[in-house]
Amino acid sequence: MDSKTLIALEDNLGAHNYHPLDVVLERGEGVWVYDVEGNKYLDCLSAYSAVNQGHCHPKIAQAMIDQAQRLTLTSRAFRNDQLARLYQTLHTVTGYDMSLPMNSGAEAVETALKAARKWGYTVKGVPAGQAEIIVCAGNFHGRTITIVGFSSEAQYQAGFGPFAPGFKIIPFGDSAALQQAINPNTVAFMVEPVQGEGGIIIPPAGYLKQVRQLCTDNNILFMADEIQTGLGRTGKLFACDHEAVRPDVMIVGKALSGGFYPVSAVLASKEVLGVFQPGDHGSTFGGNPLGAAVATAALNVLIEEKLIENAAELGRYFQERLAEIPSPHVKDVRGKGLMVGVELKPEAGGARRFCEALQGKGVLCKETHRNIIRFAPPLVITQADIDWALVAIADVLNMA
Ligand code: IF1
Repeated sequence: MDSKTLIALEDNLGAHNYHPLDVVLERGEGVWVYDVEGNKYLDCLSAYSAVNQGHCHPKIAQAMIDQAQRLTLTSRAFRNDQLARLYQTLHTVTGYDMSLPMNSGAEAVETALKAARKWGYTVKGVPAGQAEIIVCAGNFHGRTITIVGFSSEAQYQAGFGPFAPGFKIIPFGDSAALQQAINPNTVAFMVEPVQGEGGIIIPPAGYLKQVRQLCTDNNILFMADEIQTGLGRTGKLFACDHEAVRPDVMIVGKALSGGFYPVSAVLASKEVLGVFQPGDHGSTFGGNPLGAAVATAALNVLIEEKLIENAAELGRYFQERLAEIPSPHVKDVRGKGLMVGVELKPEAGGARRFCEALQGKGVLCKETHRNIIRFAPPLVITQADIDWALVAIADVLNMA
């Protein structure tokens, strides 16, 4: 079927909860994806940073195929031989004592919120039903009712209430606001170290260090949502590493499986994850052997192929070259590693038409908010690939 037919089928039979670019992809390899007509594109979105290891990485694919032929799912009613291996790899790579596997990012966020509340009641001693969790304006942590309940984006909430109480929203990047918001019932502060959906917003230097200090001083958990920023995207294993801070709770997803399969996890100390007793929390698919084998392979690829170092080096290069492009439309170029935003002036007519023009030139990316083009290619990208993309980007940033 050609893309026109497939798009018509989708529009008729699928819910319209997205407005995708009209490109129908059928194959991917490394940084490249191919549509059903055989056109080739450089993927500058990486499925929102889930395919940091590149499309269809052969080592991860092999691990998945091998495991799929052996054992896929046991449920956690029984043990499987892959989960312990994933725990070990996560511990070795990240240094966290313990982890709890889930599937989607939103599920891992929900897990972290439950852990924080239970820690608050059983360890910190907050009175029953009084726990408060602080989050930031402009956050994106997922789509469940609890999570959209503390979104500051009207569309994410509209029509979906009522929402869970117990959350307080403060401005992002403002440690004084955090200090003011903390009270004796505060159990946690959850934050993205760089806001992704918020528009590739980088907090002021020193912010994460101040957050760390405030959380320590007030005995509250510092919880980092690194589902998008983690696992090499920003040129460090975690974006928090840029300020050498260690959150109490680390939430990962997306690239944890290299895009093959939904695998997410909450990483923390024994004190925090130790609050869960049998029966408190779980998931049919969370920690399954297929996902565990895939995630173990995906983590190994990240380390063995030095993708974090590549993200740092080529991220710097890409941002420098982008900033040199003369353009009447660009207001700001910013980013960390290979998580890059190009903010356009309000009069540029919106980022969407630039993304559509880039599609015509073989570069796929997606706007965030009205005026920001985000570039987040797989971390396996080379300098030659970037140079190739820059020609198209320079053209498009100079269209009328
Ligand atoms: C969509 C955005 C990106 C995330 C952070 C948790 C989750 C996400 C920091 C939830 C998910 C995704 C979801 C996807 C689009 C995308 C996105 F534009 F919406 F905000 F990446 F920037 N924490 N982000 O970024 O993870 O449950 O989806 O596995 O919802 O359309 P999930």
